[in-house]
Amino acid sequence: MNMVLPGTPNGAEIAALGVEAFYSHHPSAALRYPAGARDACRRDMLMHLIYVEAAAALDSLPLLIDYLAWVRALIGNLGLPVADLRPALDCLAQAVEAVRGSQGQDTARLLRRGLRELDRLPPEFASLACSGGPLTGPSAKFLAALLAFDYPKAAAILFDAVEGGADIAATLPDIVGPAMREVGRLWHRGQITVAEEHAASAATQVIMARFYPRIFATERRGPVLVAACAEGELHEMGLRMVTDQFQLGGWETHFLGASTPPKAMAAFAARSGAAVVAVSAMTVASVPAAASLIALLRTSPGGNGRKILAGGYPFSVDQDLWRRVGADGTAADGRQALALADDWVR
Ligand code: B12
Repeated sequence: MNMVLPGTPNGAEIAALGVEAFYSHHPSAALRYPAGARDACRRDMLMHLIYVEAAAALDSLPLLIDYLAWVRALIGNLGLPVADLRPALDCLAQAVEAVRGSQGQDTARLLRRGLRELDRLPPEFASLACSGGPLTGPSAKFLAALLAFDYPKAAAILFDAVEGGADIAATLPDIVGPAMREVGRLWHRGQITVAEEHAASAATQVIMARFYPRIFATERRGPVLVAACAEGELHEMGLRMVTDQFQLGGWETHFLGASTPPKAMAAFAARSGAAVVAVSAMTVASVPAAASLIALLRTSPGGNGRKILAGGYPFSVDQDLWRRVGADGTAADGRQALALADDWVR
């Protein structure tokens, strides 16, 4: 299994070949798309390639299927012809084989296996990324305030919840987490724009930062956690919440944030004497980078005695993924992660 993805070389060439094959095998499609659509098709084809090759490098049918379901729903929500997805991806499989030769066969094989499952998937794929139950309580109010651009009100909802007796360790993930997932679902369904999604997540991070004087006032009892997102991964809020749980649990924490360069991360972990390193990936596209980072952490100074936690959405889709990326464990959220890490250092 090719665990580390070498950055989709020849990606543009494969995407262009796939699009040409799609247009020549399906001439009726050309009539459905406007004249300038080929560039957009090439961009979409490249995105498919990145996700499909990542799933193949990780040997993960569940992650491929999750992506196919997500992208099929996205296409439908954008009002584009969903029926074109299968032939387009068939053409991508051929293009990968044509350009990569024998190296492309694993990718093409996994993609064809995923496509065989596509029709069997429920139209509303029950995935954390695509759907969720209706929001209630403070989470619903927090989201409503964000979407009304009433940021002082959104902040007040979080602060009131904490003043009402709930502890910060429970309040932030329980209110903010569902609200952010719903923001993602609304974007995916085309009900809010990408700019509104950015505004909601940017405001949330600023509001969460107002809790830090309290979070960092916790008495420390020693072990060090270093937390970073894999290279290329921009979703940092989930890992931030995991890190906060450790800080509130008495750990000394260092949060390095989005897309951390692996060598700098490994050097930082060694210098700070980290007992545990937490690595986050939120999309399948950045899981191979998480695997590379973990491999580097194992061989860098201090690597022998240190435990590595991997987490984020793909690790909940493919339960065994944490082993295959070389981690010592995973957890669904900060509370579970802290319990596991406390056991490790006990
Ligand atoms: C905010 C957001 C962004 C922001 C991130 C800002 C930031 N500073 O973090 C920005 C605008 C950058 C962004 C960009 C993109 N996003 Co976005 N984003 C989101 C959104 C709405 C919320 C993420 C979030 O904070 N969730 C709340 C936290 C609490 O949950 P969480 O991240 O899952 O973390 C929890 C667990 O996973 C776990 N955990 C997380 N990390 C770790 C690590 C360890 C070690 C452990 C143990 C546990 C753990 O614990 C956390 C706390 O409970 C999600 C929707 C969603 N479902 O979450 C989409 C979402 C993740 N994004 C998505 C997409 C597609 C993108 C883009 C590709 C869009 C684009 N076309 O550009 C880019 C990719 C950027 C990149 N290279 O990474 C999709 C992913 C779909 C998929 N199947 O992969 C989602 C699901 C939206 C959707 N419904 O379609 N996004």
